[in-house]
Amino acid sequence: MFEELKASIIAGDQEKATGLTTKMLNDGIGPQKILKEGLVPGMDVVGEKFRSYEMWLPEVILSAKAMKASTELLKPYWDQNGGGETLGKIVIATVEGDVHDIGKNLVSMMLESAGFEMTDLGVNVKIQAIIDAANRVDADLIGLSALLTTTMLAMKSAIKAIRGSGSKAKVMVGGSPITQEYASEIESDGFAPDALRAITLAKKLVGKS
Ligand code: B1M
Repeated sequence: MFEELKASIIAGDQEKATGLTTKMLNDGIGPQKILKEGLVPGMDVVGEKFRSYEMWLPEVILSAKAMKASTELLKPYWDQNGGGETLGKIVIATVEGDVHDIGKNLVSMMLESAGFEMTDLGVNVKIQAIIDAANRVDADLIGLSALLTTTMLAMKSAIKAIRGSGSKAKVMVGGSPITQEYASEIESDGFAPDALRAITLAKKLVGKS
């Protein structure tokens, strides 16, 4: 069934992808397994095919829609917090110039399930809007996501602006082109390569690990 799910993401078949995801969840398969063995491998193939011109933008958009609709179905199954106390407030966004949000949404969804209060500003967000939101909600942490090698460069100036604004919020970064090396170079407070490790990192950064 995982192969079928992967194939449905590659084919951009939203109906099939959500149908299979629902069936797997009903069969008691955990959301992490569905993500790791079906949805993400499917999206990886989409990325490879996109790079080698075997897939074009309209097809990638269909795959992305199938992926988004399927990951939404996982949301109620992530509950790791058990309704406990709020671990802290996080403002999260995809940086200016970048419209990729599947990974950021996953991270946001999982942080929320882990017990953080999330303010998700969406995609293509100007740094001033991030700073304003962080001040408004009195955020403990700001999460920046970037998927493009061009937009990841904006993270450096974003971090500088956040620090310059006097905000107390720490900054964590992530997204496929980001490395630990880059995260350290731009003086972020931390980097997580995936949504699960984003939870561990966020807890550490707010002193709740
Ligand atoms: Co785009 N795209 N795309 N794309 N796209 C990539 C990123 C690319 C690598 C594809 C490729 O060439 N193989 C390439 C970037 C190349 C580069 O910069 N070097 C690319 C390009 C070029 C583009 C356009 C420029 C194409 C064009 O227009 N010619 C354009 C850019 C638009 C823009 O942003 N201005 C574009 C557009 C699109 C779509 C709109 C069609 C669609 C996005 C739909 C959407 O997000 N709503 C899309 C997609 C789907 C992809 C690929 C195929 C898949 C991305 C994805 O969703 N992955 C992608 C190729 C790839 O990455 N394999 C590609 C699944 C997701 C679960 O993983 O996002 O990595 P990811 O998130 C992970 C981790 O990175 C991490 O945790 C997540 C979950 O584990 N993480 C964080 C993410 N954010 C985090 C934040 C954290 C912590 C961890 O803390 C805050």
